Amino acid sequence: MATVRDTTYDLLRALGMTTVFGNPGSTEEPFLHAFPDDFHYVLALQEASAVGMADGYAQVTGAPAHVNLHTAPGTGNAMGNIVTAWHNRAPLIVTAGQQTREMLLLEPRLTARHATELPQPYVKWAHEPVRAQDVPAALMRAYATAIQPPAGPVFLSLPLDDWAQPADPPPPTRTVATRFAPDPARLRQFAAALATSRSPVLVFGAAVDRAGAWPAAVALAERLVAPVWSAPAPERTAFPEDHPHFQGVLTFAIGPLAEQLRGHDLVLVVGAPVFRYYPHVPGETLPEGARLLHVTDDPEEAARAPVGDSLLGDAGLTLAALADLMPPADRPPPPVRPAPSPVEDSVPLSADALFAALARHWPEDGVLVQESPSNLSALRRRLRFNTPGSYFTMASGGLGYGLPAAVGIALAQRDTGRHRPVVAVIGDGSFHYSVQALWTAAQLRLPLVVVVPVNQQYAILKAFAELKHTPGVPGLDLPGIDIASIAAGYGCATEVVQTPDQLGAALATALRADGPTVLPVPIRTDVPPIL
Ligand SMILES: Cc1ncc(C[n+]2csc(CCOP(=O)(O)OP(=O)(O)O)c2C)c(N)n1
Repeated sequence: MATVRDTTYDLLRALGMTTVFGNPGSTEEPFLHAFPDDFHYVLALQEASAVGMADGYAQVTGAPAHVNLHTAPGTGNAMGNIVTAWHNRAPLIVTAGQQTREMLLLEPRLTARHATELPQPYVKWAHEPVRAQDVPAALMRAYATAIQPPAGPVFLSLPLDDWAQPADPPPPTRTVATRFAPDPARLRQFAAALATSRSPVLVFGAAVDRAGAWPAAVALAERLVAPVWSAPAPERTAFPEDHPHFQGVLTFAIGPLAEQLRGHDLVLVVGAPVFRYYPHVPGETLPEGARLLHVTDDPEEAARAPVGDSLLGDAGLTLAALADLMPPADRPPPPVRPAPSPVEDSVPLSADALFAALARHWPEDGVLVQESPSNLSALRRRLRFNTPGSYFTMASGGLGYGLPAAVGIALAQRDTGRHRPVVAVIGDGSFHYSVQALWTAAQLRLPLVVVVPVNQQYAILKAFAELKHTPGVPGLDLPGIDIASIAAGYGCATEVVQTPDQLGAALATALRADGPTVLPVPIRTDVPPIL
């Protein structure tokens, strides 16, 4: 007779979810026992890494990823990256073991108390099945919930004695839509507003990339002859950055952002929040005389926008429909953004010089994973992304995402047969939050390159303290960390790089390797302003 475990593996197979990211414990062993040969268990040495890897993997494969965690402590360790997965719209099915039902009343060791409350409010659905026999159907519901827009993580708490129970007949596998088209009447209103605008400006966010909608974004921008900005602090890029219409990345503060949009009477934001701010710099949300239109697939995101009128819909379907409805505009082309100033290559390198060198040696079709807070402006000035799916970071602001995400992204490049080279730029502070992901990369022999700008400090927090006039904050310096030794300890190749030429040579070697390489690069310690 089929057990709950048998039926669950059959369902996972039918859903194409044969990769499990996790860190095992006693409460998960009854699920994992006799692990089937056609499944792949990706071991992370800490749960934050399991979730970060699964998130990167899901974003590249475009399918939900399964993370299996160890009851309450494992879920707790994973929480930072579950928060990030929520903001990243990553469809994750997070399962966690639970103690034996028979003992739960007395709360034995490793009971997850109020298990479904623990990951809230950063999961779309959290559930502990009432009967063992409900586990497979709950998984089916979890899948359907995770991938419907807006996609995101879901959570199942699964008691360890459920797996051996006799199963009910298997639940039917079901499919659900992952995108929806905008209301045609409201779409026409948006199109009319754009067509009659004196000076429209377009702001594109990560959902454009998630929807595979770069061509539609370019088509609309060219029809409107409108300038294009990236939404502030995007987790993915949405528009070719060498395109003459592209103006750069909007800043993440209220007043200064409105200043960048001055002169426009209509702002169309597609696939991003209005707006993702960081430091509070008061001001008007929009320049005087401007109206804002917002396209999103998330009703909550639409509701919390402080200004503007919204239209619910998939970014790609909406952009394509708008471009079709748009008569070609007759106006002068937008200004071309100035080229960045030349850099000086003296050692230690400035962040600008490091990223200019990285840009010169950038591998064809390369994918960047970024978690280097104070150097972000320099990186975006020097490296330009002109193809979809080429840039990933966290939407949340929580550190500890980039390194494991890069591992998941590199694994997905291998598993999908795309084999795009993956380069991560991870700050020497950020490096440590999920550092054990390096071990998984080494075990999987992933040719991942991790460039670590070493400034021996939490530079962005110094910049924040300066902006906010809060001197005397402790704990912002990081002396005495040997990144290369840590990398070697986890099984990575490593070499400290000082000059642009050394970077070029080390990068070329690393990209040919059959394992990860960590390249610490000492950089100047002056603190760039936060805005
Ligand atoms: C999980 C988490 N803990 C703490 C922070 C606060 N924080 C934001 S940036 C930062 C420093 C990052 O340092 P590093 O990676 O060296 O980058 P730098 O600012 O020096 O460029 C810290 C600690 C955070 N964002 N997330």
